Amino acid sequence: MSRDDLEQLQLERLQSTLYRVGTHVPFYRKKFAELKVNYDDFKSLDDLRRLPFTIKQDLRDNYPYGLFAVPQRDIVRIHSSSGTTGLATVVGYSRNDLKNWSDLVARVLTGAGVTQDDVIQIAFGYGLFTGGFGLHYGAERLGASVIPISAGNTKRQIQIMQDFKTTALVCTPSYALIMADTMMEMGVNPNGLSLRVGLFGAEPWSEAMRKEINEKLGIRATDNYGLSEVMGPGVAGECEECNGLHINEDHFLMEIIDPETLEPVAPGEVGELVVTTLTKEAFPMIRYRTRDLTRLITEQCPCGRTFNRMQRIIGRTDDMLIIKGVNVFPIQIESVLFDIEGTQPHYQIIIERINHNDQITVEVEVNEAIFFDQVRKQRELMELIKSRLVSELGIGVNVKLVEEKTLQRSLGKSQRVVDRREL
Ligand code: DLL
Repeated sequence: MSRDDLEQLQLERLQSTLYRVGTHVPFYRKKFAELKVNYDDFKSLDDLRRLPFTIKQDLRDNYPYGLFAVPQRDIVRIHSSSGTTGLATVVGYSRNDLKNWSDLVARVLTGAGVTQDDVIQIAFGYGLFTGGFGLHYGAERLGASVIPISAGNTKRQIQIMQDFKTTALVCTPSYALIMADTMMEMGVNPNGLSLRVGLFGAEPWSEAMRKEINEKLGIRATDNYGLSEVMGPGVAGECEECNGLHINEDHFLMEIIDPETLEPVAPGEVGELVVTTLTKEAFPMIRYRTRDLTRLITEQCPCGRTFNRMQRIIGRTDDMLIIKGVNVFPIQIESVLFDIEGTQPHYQIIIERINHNDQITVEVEVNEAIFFDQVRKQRELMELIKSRLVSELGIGVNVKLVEEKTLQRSLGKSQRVVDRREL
């Protein structure tokens, strides 16, 4: 599609999306009225800048269904972000949304070189997380043979991979490396498998990690990006050039802004990605601030696709941590610690990647009495903190009790999180 045709299509789709939310979603109706936005006179895509941003807090404030733009009877699927209790956001899909979602994920798969001849093992979690079902329906849409194995039970994954002759692997990049290590332990030679391509996403990773995956598994690892607030996977994905992710621009309008000034950055500069959905019926999003940092690549890709690309995500503007694909906020950890007697309001969160496995350790200061008390009491406290954290976060956490005043203090903003993962 030529750029002109694409922009015309985007404008038409934007106009109908604005009409949809302006008519059916009180949150947007109110915002548009406050800002005196009259979407009937939208004449060009530049008018987008007159619209308000939407942030995650808006989704939380409207929990669970406040931002839905269709009646409940038209909702056929509900997903939720991997954030846990209290912080979850809920998204809905109409039948048409699910059809588009499948088409777009199929497009991402095709871009990565997957065809109907592939046997595709989907090792993302199936459930409220959009990864499993999103990739599943896209792969079926494409006509590949889908193995809906879900995440976990790594030895079995490898057994199935051998027996079912899996050619394409779908999971988080860190899980791909765990699989590679498990193969070594099991004495399975990856070169003896049928595996040839990997589609990895849902968490940050680097070129160095891609290289390692490629070498260890003997495949071509590709990156794909998405977020539940605007759909899930299927927003953007790499082609076989593996040099930036093609954005599905006929369904999503992307802006890159300076997170401080909220103004667009200069073309090609790094900034926060802001997404407006163009075809979503049930859960349209206007100028959603993703907090993800990237830059736009507008040069033509050698693969021939005309959609712009985005560079792989290079960080986040906020403090959300993604550990083993699960979203964790430091404030969740803080709230657990503050509830437990004997701990001090000083803690540090250390994240490391040991053998490709994300490990989170919470170092927490405890008062003198406990620190110098019997080992048994210390152990009890440690176990209590651990179990509370597990139930709050949904992932395992190491806990280390340290003596009062041993953690570094800061006069300005405190540095609670030390991320030692080398991505
Ligand atoms: O992670 C959707 C997804 C599933 C994408 C499977 C790709 C594959 P959420 O759980 O809502 O949705 O998390 C979205 O994850 O804002 C990014 O910070 C991060 N993320 C997703 N894909 C990538 C990627 C899914 N390829 C959040 N690289 C996003 C870096 C990614 N970060």
